[in-house]
Amino acid sequence: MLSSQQGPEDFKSNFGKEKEEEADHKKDDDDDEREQHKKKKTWIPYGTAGFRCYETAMDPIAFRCGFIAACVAAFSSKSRKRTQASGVVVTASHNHAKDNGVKLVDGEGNVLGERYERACEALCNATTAKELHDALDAFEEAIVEDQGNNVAEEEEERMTTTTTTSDESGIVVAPVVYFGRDARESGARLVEKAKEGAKVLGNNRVEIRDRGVVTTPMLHYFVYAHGKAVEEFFTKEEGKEEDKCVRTEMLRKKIDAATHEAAYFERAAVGYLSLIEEDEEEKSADGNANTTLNNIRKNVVEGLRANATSLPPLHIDCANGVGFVAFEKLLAVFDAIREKSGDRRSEQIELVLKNGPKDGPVNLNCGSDFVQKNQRAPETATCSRQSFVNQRCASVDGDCDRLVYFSIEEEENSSKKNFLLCDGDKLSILVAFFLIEQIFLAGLAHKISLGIAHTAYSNGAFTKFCEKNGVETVCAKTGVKNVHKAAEENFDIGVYFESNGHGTALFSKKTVEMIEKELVDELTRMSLEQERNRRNASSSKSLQSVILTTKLKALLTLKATIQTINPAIGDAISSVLLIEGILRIKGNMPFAEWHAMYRDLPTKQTKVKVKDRTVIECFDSERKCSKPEGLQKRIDEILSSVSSTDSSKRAFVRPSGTEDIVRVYVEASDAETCEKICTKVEEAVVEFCSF
Ligand code: 16G
Ligand code: MG
Repeated sequence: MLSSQQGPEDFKSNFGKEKEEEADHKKDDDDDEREQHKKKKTWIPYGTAGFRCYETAMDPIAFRCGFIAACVAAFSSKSRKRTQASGVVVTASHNHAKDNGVKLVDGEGNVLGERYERACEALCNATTAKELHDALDAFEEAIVEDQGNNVAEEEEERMTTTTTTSDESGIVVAPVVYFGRDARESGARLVEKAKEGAKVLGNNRVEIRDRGVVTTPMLHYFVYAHGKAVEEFFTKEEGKEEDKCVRTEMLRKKIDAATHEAAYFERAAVGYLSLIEEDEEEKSADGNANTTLNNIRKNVVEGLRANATSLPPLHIDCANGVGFVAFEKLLAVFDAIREKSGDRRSEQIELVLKNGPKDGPVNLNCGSDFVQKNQRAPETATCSRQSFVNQRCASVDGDCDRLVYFSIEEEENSSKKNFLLCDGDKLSILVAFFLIEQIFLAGLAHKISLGIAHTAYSNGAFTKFCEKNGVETVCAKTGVKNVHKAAEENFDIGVYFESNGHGTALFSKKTVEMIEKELVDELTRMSLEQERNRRNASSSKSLQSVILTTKLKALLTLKATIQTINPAIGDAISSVLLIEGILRIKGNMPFAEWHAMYRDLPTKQTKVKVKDRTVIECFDSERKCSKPEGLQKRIDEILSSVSSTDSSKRAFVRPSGTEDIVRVYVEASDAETCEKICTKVEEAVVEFCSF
């Protein structure tokens, strides 16, 4: 492992050295080095979502990740007019409080691409000058690939000469690295280390913006919003007549406003209020379109939106983490909107926040991972399990990018309690079915493809339900980056939630533009229609106007949905707002009704500790394993020997990307069969992985 004393000078002295080895040999060498480190247990892998380990070992990793992020901000953008920003989030998400980690954010606000992973891993684990040098080479290759091969040569020159956002008019704004951390104690120290790493690039080459304690999706949003602000500034040629100093200042201010915490919360809150909009006056920044809209709204035929008056409050278990702080800020924004404009719609979101950072160690007996895996309500020092009984509840994880809903119902005249979970699968179903309905009502069903991306952990009953209802699904490997990609590549609107609650709905650029255009067209058509009706002195609305109105409402709902969702990444805060909005639009749909849409098959998930979990290699979106040899055959034998009549049974194993364990997943039509299969599969894992 690296020494935490290693500082900027180590990088400076090695950065830019001549290549010593041929590329062909390098991969083998890398693999050998990796093996050596692994044997000595000094290798910290780039896991499912970045680096994670015991917090005391994280300092050098954080330092090097800061350097990586600075390079990504300064060099990776295809166009210097665009997204010269990146992000570092110090978090270990749902892990133990004593762990910490780093998640890296690329210039678009997405998870840093897979092409960087091996290079980052090598860079963060390098212990000798040669290892470091080779890792830097690999890293440079990833950056060049990112820039696009066609511009690689031209950019090579730029890489050594300039690191600024600029255009022909000479506007110069330094690239920015945004830093944030969850509520773990070790976070502040590790962010400082990461900042030191970013400074290696040289004074003032990269601007450092520390956003303090924030959720992971918030940090992703800041980077995304930075890029959008820059892009918009240059596309619209803002302040074109001004001189370059004034324009530079304008750009700076624009970036500041877009990447401020308030902008994040306001976007989500206003999105939610528009989503549950009934026929109050529309308050939006879209100028003429919305003025016309306000007039038209008064004549809108009601019926699609239910009387969304009240749903019981939502009790949110915040995993003793940063989610608590963020939800508090969101509620303050709703209060401020209400006070400022008297808008009472925000009373329609009632959140009871539980388990904040002061209530105990992050994730200890609480949080979405605990709730989902144990199928149990949280139990913490300040918040008893009983306090969740007979309530509508939700749970987020330590960095607030996962969300599950649950409820514990006490049976009448009995102390028996039923635990009901709406995990990521059920979030997907609710969101996808809602969007399908809106697309249909908007008359866009034939133009927009919508489907669900999920992982092997999705319940068999979920996939059957989708199939039965004609909703297309694709299965991807575990990890946000994989499911996100599958959703993006396969559908115009790709809904994805991993069963553990990570997810969102992705709208392609083309789809967003189509919805916006249809909205404008519809408004124009409606004004003409209104005008014609007035001229004909028609007091009753024609069938045609009813259809138009239905379409308009659906388009508005789609637009509000897009605004509520964090466009960068799955976000538990925006997911809560979206789900709460949908449930209200659906006539205050009770939790039990949502839960009963289909019945999950019983499942069992366990962890097995082995000497080296990486001996397991998987394929078929991790539903099968190819190594160690014989393990898959054994799993198949176990499945066919236990309960031969159960056609729904299924089991798979995969090495965890966040913990040093192997995960076992089993599902079957009854809990007893699950147990039996699980025990045997665990034994097989131990047997096959103990060499
Ligand atoms: C991380 C991933 C999540 C994945 C989980 C699997 C991100 C932001 N998070 O939390 O998507 O489901 O790891 O953990 O990518 P595992 O590899 O330990 O099963
Ligand atoms: Mg998380």
